[in-house]
Amino acid sequence: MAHQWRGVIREYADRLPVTEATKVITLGEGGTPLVHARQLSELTGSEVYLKVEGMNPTGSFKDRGMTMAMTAAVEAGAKAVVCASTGNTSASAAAYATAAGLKCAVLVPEGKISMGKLSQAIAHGATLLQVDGNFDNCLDIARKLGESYPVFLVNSVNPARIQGQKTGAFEIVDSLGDAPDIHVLPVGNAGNISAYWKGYKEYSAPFETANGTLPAVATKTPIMWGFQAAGAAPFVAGHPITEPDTIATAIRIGNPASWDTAVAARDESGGLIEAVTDDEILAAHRWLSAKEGVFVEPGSAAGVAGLIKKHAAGEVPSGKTIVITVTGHGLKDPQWALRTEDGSDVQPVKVPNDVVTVAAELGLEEK
Ligand code: AN7
Repeated sequence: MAHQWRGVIREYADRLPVTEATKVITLGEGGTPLVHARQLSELTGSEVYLKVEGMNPTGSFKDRGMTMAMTAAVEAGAKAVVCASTGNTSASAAAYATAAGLKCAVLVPEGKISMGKLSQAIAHGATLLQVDGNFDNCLDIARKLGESYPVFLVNSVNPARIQGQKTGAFEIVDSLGDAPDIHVLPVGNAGNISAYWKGYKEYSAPFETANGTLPAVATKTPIMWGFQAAGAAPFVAGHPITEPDTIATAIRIGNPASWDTAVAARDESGGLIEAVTDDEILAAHRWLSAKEGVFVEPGSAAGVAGLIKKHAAGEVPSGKTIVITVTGHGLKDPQWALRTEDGSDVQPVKVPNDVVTVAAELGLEEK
């Protein structure tokens, strides 16, 4: 029977900290496509799937956590929410605050967020402040506002966010019938790798709820592979970075909030967190759009860049199931598609209003 997806809280209510009385704030997030990546599968000899999180209501995975955070904000009687963001969290917070009828303030690093994300926060009526600093500075201020002022913090240091984001792992297991062997994703503030690992662990063991115990859904947990941008790779350095730098502004983060849980995800799963260069990120961005038909923003391509890099090093097993979360939509930051590999701008060909010339330009001969 046809089923209208109801958003992650209602779909996974028995595994989230909500009750029947909870007033759910949702825009219908989750239920995103798990797309078989034909070319990456052919390259690696494994079955590679893309969890296309750009298909969420505001175009990124942040909506999974934001439905929970905004629901918690309303439950707490908040009148206003605040977040720091490299762009996607602010877009999501602004939209969900609107749905909740709450005021929203967002702090973003000046000049370092994409036009699409900036537009979303403004469109949804958030008060947007560009801070003379980077994301880590913005998060410091947002945390202090949440502690000492009457605003509710909706960054992923709020555990409600991680609860919502863990549903990505549930959906993948529900689609594949079991957990994949390897799960690959970009790492910035490290909330998502923490959330996926939590989700996979909960789905692979009996789960206690208020109404009894749910049986395990998965027989195993995956190995977690996280990838950071080389200029913003604190997990690779082993310590926070004060001046993170990468064209992938979404993951331009030097002092990840979820440090310990990300390290636990890496180590408990037998996984890794490594770095990919901006050039490798842009090559993966092109691969996804030109070979798989999936348009993502640069930061979202870091996981794919990592897989391609590991494959080139002979470190990707064949015959396995591999899922890569591609975290945000290409339309967030479309300018990168208009650049060629050598860095020059793509110039669309101009033609007169005439079929014969257009056919000739397309290399077509009349039938
Ligand atoms: C597209 O929006 O931190 O490791 O403030 O936008 O869970 O932080 C965004 C992060 C990956 C990294 N891909 O995820 C923000 C923000 C995209 C992102 C990440 C982000 P986390």
